[in-house]
Amino acid sequence: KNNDKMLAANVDTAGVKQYLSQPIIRNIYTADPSAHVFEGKIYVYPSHDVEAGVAENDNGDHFDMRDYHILSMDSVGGNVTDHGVALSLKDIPWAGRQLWAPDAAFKNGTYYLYFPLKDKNDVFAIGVATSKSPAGPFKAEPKPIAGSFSIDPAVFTDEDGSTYMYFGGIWGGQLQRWKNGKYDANGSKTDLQQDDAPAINCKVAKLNANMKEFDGEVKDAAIIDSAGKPLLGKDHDRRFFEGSWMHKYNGKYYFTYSTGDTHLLAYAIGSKPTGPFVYSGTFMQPVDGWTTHHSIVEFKGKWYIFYHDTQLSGKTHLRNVKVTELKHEADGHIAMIYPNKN
Ligand code: FUB
Repeated sequence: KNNDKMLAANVDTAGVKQYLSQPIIRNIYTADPSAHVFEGKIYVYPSHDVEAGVAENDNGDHFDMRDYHILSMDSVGGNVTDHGVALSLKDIPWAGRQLWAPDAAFKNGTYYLYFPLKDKNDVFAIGVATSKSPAGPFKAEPKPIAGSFSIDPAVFTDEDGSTYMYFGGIWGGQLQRWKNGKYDANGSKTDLQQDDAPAINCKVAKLNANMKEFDGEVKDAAIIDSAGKPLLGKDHDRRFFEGSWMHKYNGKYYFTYSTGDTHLLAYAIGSKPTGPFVYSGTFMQPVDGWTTHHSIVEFKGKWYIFYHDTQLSGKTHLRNVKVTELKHEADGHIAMIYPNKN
């Protein structure tokens, strides 16, 4: 196992921070990039960070985003087009506040944008909007997806055409408040607060052919260790926090996610899209900012990771999207990425 290989040599020069890559766009702040190849281009579906003047707290209230802009590029490192407002909070009938990390999918001539949003009771759910163009504009359905909750939808279509949504995030993402299947407004602000109990898992649900409803029940996307045991609540270096993604490589399902308060990106490998997934290591070291949120995409024979840091602003809630190459080792591990040094 060579999980320590550097993808690029970042050299500290006289205390000046060196970055592995630069923001792909600078005219707006963007974060949580979900990248897909549609119509021969890379389309990125990010959050659109703004200065809303909301004080920073562990609940994430300072991430008070109001719309989405979609980005596209013909090549990695080439010009990036900002397609303008694709969906706005004011046009979503059930909206309360906070448009967080979205994702997108394509099926039968329609593009689907999935987005987490707090409803008028301040409870996160996941909405869906449709368009005939990958760049939008998108029109939101009148209600959130029935049975959805929490944040960070990541939508993956398998080779057999089945589509799955992975979703959830603890702390401000509220996943811990659904432990009994119903939202507990007085529940924990962080996690289950049970160090020796299994950690909260990300959720996974199959999507119906109409891409707007869950097909069957919501299940756990369980992460287990190499002995088959669930990761524990106290295992903050390895347990799921938020920001999941799924990619398939050499017939295996790579479930990747953020460890949140320990600031790492980690991966777990399974033989089915619904898991269980065996914890296999970390693959990205901390970025500038509280944490990162990523997606992984194959384009013209190479694999890339889109992620964010706070290089442009130095502020937690004003982030910028970046991209760099991701390498799978011959033994199936993902090579470690060092986003910056110093
Ligand atoms: O952008 C708001 C939240 O911050 C996302 O939903 C999380 O994944 C984290 O990046």
